[in-house]
Amino acid sequence: MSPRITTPVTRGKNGKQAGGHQASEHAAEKLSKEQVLGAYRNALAARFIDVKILTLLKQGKVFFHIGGSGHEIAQVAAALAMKPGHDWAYPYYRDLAFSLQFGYTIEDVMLEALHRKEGPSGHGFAMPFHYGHKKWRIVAQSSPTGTQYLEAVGTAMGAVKEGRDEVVYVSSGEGATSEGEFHEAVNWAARERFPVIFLIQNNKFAISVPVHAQVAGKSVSDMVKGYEGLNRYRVDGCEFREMFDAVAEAVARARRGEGPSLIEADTVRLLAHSSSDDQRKYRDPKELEEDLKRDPLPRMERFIIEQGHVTQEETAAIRKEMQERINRAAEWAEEQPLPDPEGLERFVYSPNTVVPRAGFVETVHKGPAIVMVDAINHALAEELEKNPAMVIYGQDVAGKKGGVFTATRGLTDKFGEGRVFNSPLAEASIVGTAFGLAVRGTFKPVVEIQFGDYIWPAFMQIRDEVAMLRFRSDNQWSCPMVIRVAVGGYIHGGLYHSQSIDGFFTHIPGLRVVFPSNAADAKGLLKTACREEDPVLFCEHKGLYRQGFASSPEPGPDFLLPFGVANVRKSGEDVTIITWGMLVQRSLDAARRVEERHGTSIEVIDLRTLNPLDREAIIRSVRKTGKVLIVHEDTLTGGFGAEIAAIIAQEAFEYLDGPVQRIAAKDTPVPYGPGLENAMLPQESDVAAALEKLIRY
Ligand SMILES: Cc1ncc(C[n+]2csc(CCOP(=O)(O)OP(=O)(O)O)c2C)c(N)n1
Ligand SMILES: [Mg+2]
Repeated sequence: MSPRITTPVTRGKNGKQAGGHQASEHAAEKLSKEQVLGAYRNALAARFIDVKILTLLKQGKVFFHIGGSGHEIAQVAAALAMKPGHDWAYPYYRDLAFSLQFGYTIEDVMLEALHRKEGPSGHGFAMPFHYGHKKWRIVAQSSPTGTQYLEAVGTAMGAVKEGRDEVVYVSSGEGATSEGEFHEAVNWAARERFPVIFLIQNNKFAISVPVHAQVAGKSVSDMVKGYEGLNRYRVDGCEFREMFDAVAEAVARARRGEGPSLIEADTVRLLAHSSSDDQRKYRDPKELEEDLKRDPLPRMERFIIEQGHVTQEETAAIRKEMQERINRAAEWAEEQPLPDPEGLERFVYSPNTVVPRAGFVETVHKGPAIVMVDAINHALAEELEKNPAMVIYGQDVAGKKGGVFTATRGLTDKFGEGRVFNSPLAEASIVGTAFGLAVRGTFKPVVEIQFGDYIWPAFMQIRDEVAMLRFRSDNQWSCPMVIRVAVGGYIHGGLYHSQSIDGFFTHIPGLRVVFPSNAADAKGLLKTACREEDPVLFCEHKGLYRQGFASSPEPGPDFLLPFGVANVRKSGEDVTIITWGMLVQRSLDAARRVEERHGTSIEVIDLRTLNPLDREAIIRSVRKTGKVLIVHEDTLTGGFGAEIAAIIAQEAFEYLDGPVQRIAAKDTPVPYGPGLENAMLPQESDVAAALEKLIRY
């Protein structure tokens, strides 16, 4: 088996270089006795923990297990070649031995398996075997196969930007390399020579699907050979010496700035995929026997005996000692406190509000009017100036183009390519790397998604990663960022340049959703978004970017508009309209028209932020008027208006003098032809008609 594929140097099984020269010494053989025995102990511990947890599971004390039996040696070798606490790690669920070698204690593992409050990754919130340890820079992990790769690339990007020699480890099985994000990550890391170690642990199965049904080519390392700049290794992951040599070399190269490496380690999966699986149903018993023959633990044992570190008898004593430690740790962990359910909602969002609502007074800005897109541009420039940690990236945002809507025009010239740069055309990459940058705590990524219609490749990153990180790590990790996104219709953009997305994103706990209707609010809210500690989806309506009615005098550089403060754009007594975004102006126009016709008085509230929602402003107004019309651009069913209607029904029912009404887009995509688009999207006349109906009620 040839450890390294990129260079002409290949090693044969006997350690000879191709060409008959004597191989250089194995790095593994230069390790101290203490290091090798430490790795052996951790590998043993991982194996015994698998057995122990399966027993606890049968006893009903643990609900989930996913083991690493057969992967231990590849993992301890990888961790041993790195610097825990200096380097970063994104281990996957099978990485028990890696995590032990990187800093986890046996007690830590037991606390997590038994969902105890002191479990390091998530204090009982995260699933067990989803590793995370702040002290050791193990970023709290999630379950989607493959989201970790781009995050690792982002963390490595941060290391390079800061000029640090940190290396980032990310691992997965071979099956997960079929995920698109794997290829996005390898591409970006290779292109920019980022210091990432992709350890692919090939155990030949993804649950029941064999490797030949996953990859084009003979192996994962074969599949990725077109990525220029990627060093590739294929090693026997059951063989400590070979494995350590490869990782040590890859880590050294990464530290020297020679780019990422993909190490494909051939391992064996000695247990079923997880405690919910039975591999005897789909694997041939003969094949399982063959895998057992490759068990890496006896091989490691031979290695340490050969090296003269221990005798056979001493290994028996070590095994006994580890087994006892594990039993003791399990008993101890069972005695430890469970998390308090009272704390459930504590850390969905940051406990700190940087720009407080208290004391905020609505400001009337003075001076010449600017259009919304320029206000956004100025907000970004001011925040870049103020905060050296802030970086902006996305498709086409850099250079002379400055974004397809010019929101970032001139910013690269002013702040340099290191701070305002183009990303590949890959939305998951944009958000995934932003996660990895943000977790470092030294960057504030403000990224752009060109069109709301194309945010979906990033949806997994936003929903399962960005929005959940604080919660799943119980406030130990967070990834504050701003995701600016151009949304909405009324510009004849057709089916794929016009959709509203607020209905989807307001359903995500952990994500702030902001939707300004005019230039002044956009500037004040965007500056706040850049400073708050939560991830923010910042919706910019394309139809408002240069719209006259959305222009306003520009707020000064110190103006920050707090989240969760709705604006009563027009006060009234008889009916309340609750709206946001593009529909604010149409609602104001309709209100005035109806007032003139009927002599009534209509209140119009612009929510400005959907999460947090200014519930008080809604309830206060409904109590006064007794009638309410909710107006939004997103489609009706499941739109955010339904949520507002439900809140009113629950909290202000006794004040209502009529049914809560909603005007929204028809439940279809936004069509291209102007007549069709007008019929689909809510118009001023629709709002006026609904108001008249409510008045008559
Ligand atoms: C995005 C996503 N799809 C599906 C799953 C369910 N799932 C969990 S592990 C797994 C197989 C992974 O196989 P592989 O990458 O080879 O790693 P292994 O478990 O074999 O170590 C699947 C399908 C998931 N967690 N995430
Ligand atoms: Mg696998």
